[in-house]
Amino acid sequence: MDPEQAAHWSPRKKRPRQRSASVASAPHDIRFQDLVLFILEKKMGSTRRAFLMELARRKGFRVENELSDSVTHIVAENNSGSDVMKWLQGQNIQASSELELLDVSWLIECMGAGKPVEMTGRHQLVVSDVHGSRQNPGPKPVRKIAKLEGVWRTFCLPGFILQDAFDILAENCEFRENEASCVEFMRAASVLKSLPFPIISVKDTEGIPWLGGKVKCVIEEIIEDGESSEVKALLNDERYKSFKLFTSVFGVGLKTAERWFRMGFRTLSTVKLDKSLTFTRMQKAGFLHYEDLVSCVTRAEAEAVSVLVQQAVVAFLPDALVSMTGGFRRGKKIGHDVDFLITSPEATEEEEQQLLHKVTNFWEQKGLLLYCDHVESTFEKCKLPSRKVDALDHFQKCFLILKLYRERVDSVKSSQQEGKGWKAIRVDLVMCPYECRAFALLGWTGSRQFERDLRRYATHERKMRLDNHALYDKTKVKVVFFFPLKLARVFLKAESEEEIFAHLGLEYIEPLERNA
Ligand code: DCT
Ligand code: MG
Repeated sequence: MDPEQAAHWSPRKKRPRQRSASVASAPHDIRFQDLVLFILEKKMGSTRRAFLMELARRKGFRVENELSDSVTHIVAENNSGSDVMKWLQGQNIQASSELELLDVSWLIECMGAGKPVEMTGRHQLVVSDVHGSRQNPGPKPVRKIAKLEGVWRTFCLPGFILQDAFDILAENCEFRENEASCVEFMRAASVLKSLPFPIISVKDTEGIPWLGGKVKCVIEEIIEDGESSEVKALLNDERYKSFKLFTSVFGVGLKTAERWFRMGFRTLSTVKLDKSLTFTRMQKAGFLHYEDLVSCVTRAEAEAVSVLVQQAVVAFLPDALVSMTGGFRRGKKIGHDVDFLITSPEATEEEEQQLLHKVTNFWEQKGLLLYCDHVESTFEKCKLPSRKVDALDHFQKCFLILKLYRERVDSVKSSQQEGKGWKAIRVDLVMCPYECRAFALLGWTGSRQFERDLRRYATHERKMRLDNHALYDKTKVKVVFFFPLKLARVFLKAESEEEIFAHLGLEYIEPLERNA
C-alpha cells in the first residue's frame, strides 16, 4: 500500500485520493545493479536526454543526473568516442579504460529488450589515439543520423513507449488531483500493455476500449512526431519533477509535496536541511531509510520477509493463515513493499485484535522494527456495505518498516546492504475476520486498476456491490422480520476468490492475470 495512504488512512473521513505507487511516483526500481548510466546532453539536447533518462529509469536502469565515479556507461548521440573524450577532458575527468562509451542505439535497443543488450562494435564509440589513452574497443562503423532516426521511430511505435507516455501523463494528473484524467490515462497504459500487437497507426486503435478522446490525440502525436509534446514538457516541468521527487519519500503525500514546492524547495537535501520544517514520524523514517526504501524489494527479499511474518504470526496464533498479497501474489518480481493478509478460523475477537500488536512488539524486542503504525479495525458487520468508496477497508492493519538481515536472503546484492548487512523493507500487515478472507484476499491482491474495474463491473453490469469485506446483490432483499416488516441486504457468501468470480458471472482470473 502507498505510504501516504498509510500515513492518513482512515475510513471515517473522506480524503483526497492518494498517490498510487502503480503510476510510479516512487523512484523506479533498479533492476540492473551493475550498470550505472550517464546520458550526455551534448548534441542530444536536454529534452531528449530527459526523456531517455526517464524511460531508462522506468525500465529498471540506474541513470545518474551527474557524471560521477560510479558511472560505468556513458551514452551519447551524434558524438564520436573522441568527442566524448574531449568533453570529459573539458570537465577535468579522466576516463578509466573500463568506462564504456556507447552510442544511443545501444540504449534504444536495451529499451526495446527491457534489459541490457550485448554491447557490440556497432554500439561502441570510436576514440582516436589523440584523445586519451583508452583503447578502441573494436571496429565501430559511423552511425548515420538518418539510420538512428529510423531506429528511434521504429522503437517509438510499439505499445511500450505509448504506455510509458500514459504512465507519465497519469502520474501528473495524480499530482494535480485530477482523478478522472488519471484513470483515463492509467486505463490507456493498461490496455496498451495488454495488446498483442504494436500500434503503428491510429487505425490500429479503432475498436479498442479506452483509447479514444484525449488518449487518441496523444497516440496520434506520438505516431506522427515520435513523441508527445505534453510528455516532453512534463519531463522538464519543475512542478512534476519536484512532486515526483518529494513523494518518493515514505510519508510524503501530495499536500506536503505541494507545500515544499510552493516554498521553493526543489531537492531533498535542501528540504532535509531546512530548520523551519517539521517532519512527521513517518517522514523522518522515510528520510532515514530513503535509499533502501526507493530501491525495489526483490522476490527473494519478499520471500524472506514472508518467513519472518509466518514465524511471528503462528507463534502467537498457531492456526492463523498468512497470505502474501499485493504485487508479489500477482507474480511481480519486484515491488515497493510486501503485503500480507492474516486471518484465523478459531481466534476470538480479542485474540484477533491483539495479534498484530504482539507480532510488532516481538519484532521490536528483536530490534527488527524500524517503523510501525497501527490502524485499529473499524469493521462492523452490521454497517456493511460501506459507503466510503475511497476507504480501502475497515480491517485492522499495520504499516511497517522492517530490518531484513542480509543472511536471510541468499541473493541479496543491493549495494545498500553491503555496508550495514541489512535492508529496510516496507511491509503491510492486514488482519481480517475469517468470513471476509476471500473478499479481503481479492481486494489486497490488486492491481488497483484491476480492483477498480472489477468493482465497476459488479456495480454496472451485475447491480452488485463488491468491496474488501463482502459482495451483496443490490437487486435482492431478504425479509428478516415479518411484523413489523424488516428487510435486509442479501450478502453473497464466498469461501474463495473463485466463488466471488462465480457470483459475478465471470470466469476465474488467476492473480498472475490481474496485473492490469
Ligand atoms: N489496493 C487497492 N486500492 C488502494 C490501495 C491498495 O485496491 N488504494 C490494493 C491493490 C494492491 C494491494 O492493495 C496492495 O497495494 P500496494 O502495495 O500499494 O500495491 P502493489 O500492487 O502491491 O504494488 P507495489 O509493488 O507497488 O507494492
Ligand atoms: Mg505492495
